[in-house]
Amino acid sequence: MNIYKQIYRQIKKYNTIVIARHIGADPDALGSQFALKEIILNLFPEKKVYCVGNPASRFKFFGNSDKSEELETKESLLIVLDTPDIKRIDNINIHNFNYIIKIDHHPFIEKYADIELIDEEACSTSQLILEFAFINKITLSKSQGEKLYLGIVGDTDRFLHEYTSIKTFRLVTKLLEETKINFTSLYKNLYRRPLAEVKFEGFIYQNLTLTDNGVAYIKLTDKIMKEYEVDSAAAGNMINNLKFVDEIIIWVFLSEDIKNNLIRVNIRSVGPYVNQIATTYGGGGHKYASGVKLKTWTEADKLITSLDELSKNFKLM
Ligand SMILES: [Mn+2]
Repeated sequence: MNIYKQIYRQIKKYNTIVIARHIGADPDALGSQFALKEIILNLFPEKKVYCVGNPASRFKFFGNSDKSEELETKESLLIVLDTPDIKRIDNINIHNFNYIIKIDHHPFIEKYADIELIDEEACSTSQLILEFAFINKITLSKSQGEKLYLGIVGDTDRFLHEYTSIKTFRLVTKLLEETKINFTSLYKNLYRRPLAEVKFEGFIYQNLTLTDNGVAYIKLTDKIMKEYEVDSAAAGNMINNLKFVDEIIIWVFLSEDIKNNLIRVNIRSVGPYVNQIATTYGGGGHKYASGVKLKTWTEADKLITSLDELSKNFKLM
């Protein structure tokens, strides 16, 4: 049987369903999560459906997460979205569930679910939920359409990244035709930001270090972020804006997170695949977009050196 239909059949079977996502929630994780919750409740109003994960104040638009305590039972179905490995699942212990479904578009890392729908060609998990809805002939509401649209827009950066495909446009067209959402009015939910953040972005551009091998990086200390009144997640939100710069092949934002005693590293590339190095340093992600959390600046320097080597070899090819 078609995997999308198998998933539908499992959803039908369970009275209680918990939907989880990855840590560091982004529009795709949230959009797919809250849209799926609404889709299930629309079809089966008697079911209990919960979304778990730490709140993302920046993206309140998508909805509020439920408390995960007492939700972990053998009788419930767990659906994990947008998360390739167990360690990145946000705030739920998967071992307390008997049956798990994974729906994801990241490169495969490990099997942890009974049904694993992985499509690395898909631009986003929201696209997969959209496909799930269409294959199962589910009519989408405006609210569901808006969430899935923003999930797709978020992960593709407005249809800019290579994972954007004809299929993406086909599905999105169908979404727009069927739900008639006012999509241009939605962008503010993703792109509005305080002036302090724009000024901080200016600081980053002014202070980037560029190596001979085309690696641009910046170390953002807690002190500098306090000065600009932004948090350690702010840099991650603006990293994609350096995609089209002549001199840059790989770029890296490193931001100190005093509260959690770590350094958040965001890596992007327009040349070599960076996810392997990210994995070596305990992180992961996509070929051209990865992330790592490090403990020390010494490790950070090593990572930059590794990426510089990678870029050097790429240039020689
Ligand atoms: Mn995603």
